[in-house]
Amino acid sequence: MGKKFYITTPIYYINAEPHIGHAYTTVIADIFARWHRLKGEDVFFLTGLDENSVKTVQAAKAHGFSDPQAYADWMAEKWISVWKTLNISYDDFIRTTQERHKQNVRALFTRLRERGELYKGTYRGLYCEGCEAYLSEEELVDGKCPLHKTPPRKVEEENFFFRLSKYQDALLEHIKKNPDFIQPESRRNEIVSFIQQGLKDVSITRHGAQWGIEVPGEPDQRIWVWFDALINYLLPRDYWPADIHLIAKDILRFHCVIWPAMLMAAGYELPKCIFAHGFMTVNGQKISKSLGNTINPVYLAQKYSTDVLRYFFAREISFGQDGDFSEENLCKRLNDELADILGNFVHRVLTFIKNYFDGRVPEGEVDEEFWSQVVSKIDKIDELMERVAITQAVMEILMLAKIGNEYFQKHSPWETVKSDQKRAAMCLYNAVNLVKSLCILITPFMPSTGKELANQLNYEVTSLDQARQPDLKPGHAIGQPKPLFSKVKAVKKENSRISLEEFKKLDLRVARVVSAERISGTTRLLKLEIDLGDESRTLVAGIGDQYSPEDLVGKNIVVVANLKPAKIRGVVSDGMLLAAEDEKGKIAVLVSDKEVKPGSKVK
Ligand code: ME8
Repeated sequence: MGKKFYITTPIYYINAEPHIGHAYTTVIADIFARWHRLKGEDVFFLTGLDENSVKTVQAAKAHGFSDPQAYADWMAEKWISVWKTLNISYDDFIRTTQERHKQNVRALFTRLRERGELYKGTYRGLYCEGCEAYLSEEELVDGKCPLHKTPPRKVEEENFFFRLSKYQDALLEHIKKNPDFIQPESRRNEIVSFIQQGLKDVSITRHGAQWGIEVPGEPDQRIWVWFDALINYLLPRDYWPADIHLIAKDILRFHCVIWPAMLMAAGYELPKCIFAHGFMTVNGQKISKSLGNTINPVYLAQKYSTDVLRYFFAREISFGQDGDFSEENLCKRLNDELADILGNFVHRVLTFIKNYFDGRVPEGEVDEEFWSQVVSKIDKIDELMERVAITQAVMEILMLAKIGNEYFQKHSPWETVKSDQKRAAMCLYNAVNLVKSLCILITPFMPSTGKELANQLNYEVTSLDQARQPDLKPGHAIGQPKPLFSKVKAVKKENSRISLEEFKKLDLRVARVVSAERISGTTRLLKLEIDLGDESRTLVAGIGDQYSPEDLVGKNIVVVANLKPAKIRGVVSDGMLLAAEDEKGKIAVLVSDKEVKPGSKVK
């Protein structure tokens, strides 16, 4: 086994099922885990659930469970089943209600207590159950948590405190000495300025709580859920320290301040890197249950395929930045990139070999110039993956498929196969070896597609290093070529709802068509004179290929009367006719079904 690589995701709360935000982190972590396995490393990939939160108790109640543990078990199955659908290859799945985790938490608590890192004190403060954290007066907006919009609970109780303040300088020193510790840089800067403002000791137990891990020897105290949850990462002790804790920016402070301080206090090594990616929005809005815009990742995986969704996650949002999810863009990436670039290259090479070389890799030599270009791209992709620059890595993989397409185009084997067999063979020999390299490179991103392509190549993927070798030898029989991706009709962006006030801004009116004529030189454009009751107007409508002028005269149509005029083919259109258009492009003009006075308002 090569060097060890230990990667984690946050352990998620179980008050709801996973949405695409959770799926995003988990899929990206999975891609890295698979990538490092392909490099022959000894990988451990940990994910799981954070079950000891008050949210669990509340959600259990809301779902009619009297026992929070029964609810947790029920939810855990749902999460695990989603990860199965998304082909997540975790090595262990931790649930914080498991005894093995509770033992670890108690052991760390005791260790810190023995080392003098904990003390008892009275806590007076404001606690937000949504955040599972204390808030300061200054953080509140109108007396409420700015994130959860609920007033925090006033708490005064005797608790255990952790001496976080003691680690202020040590943390700053560590961050300074290890530039990779917190990434991206903007997050590092955020944490540095937060620590520089001064750290206070934190209360790490709750008095009288009913749910959560009991404090050893203190039956009326339970451990604060964040102190408990972070310790999950110590589960595979042989793999500690973690190489990457993958999180989003919402939980940065817990991971970059409290967690490393806990580890320092315990005398343990710190994780090598905490990488906080951005937040995903849906059509520009925060993902939230109350907005009703949570998207179920399973729905997308079933509609488009798990691999398309996985590819989209890695490709669409520049890793580390915030980004928007839209199904429309997913379709675009599937059509324009996976089908048109990657799928197209692979398929044309394999079908060519099938049709002209009897399904066998032709006799050819390595085209040194071409192959060195391929190898240097693979080196670059590997380097980008090492730097956690996953979006750029995917773009380079796509670029490699483009290079393949250009190579194929340049050598035009469909011509040379008749005139210069040798040249055609040379092109296909090199091209099919690039297909094989791509097969290896895409496997961590799209495991099923990688497998399917490996079948078509009649090849077994075993390591990343293979991608650099043109090891598909002349005579090797390939399997049956089949397109890897099928294109979809792009879905239109879902319209976000508008308010009544917004709707009222439209001045919709019934208008009688007085006359109509075709605008000369066009087939689509009709010029209409309309009667709006107290005025007449001219407007241009693009319906001329399905309506003749005579069809429209005398009709009571519906128009947008307060649209800014626009000049179309030299005619000023003062208003817009409303018409429906179906998927096949069939147009139907909206008319009023009874005679009403021209100019009547439509509302
Ligand atoms: O915070 N965009 O759990 P959680 C991107 N239990 N990522 C998102 C996202 C979005 N819109 N929404 C959620 C907790 N995530 C604690 C963690 S760890 C010791 C304890 C992802 O269920 C992202 O990874 O609220 C974020 O950090 C995490 O889910 C928060 O999950």
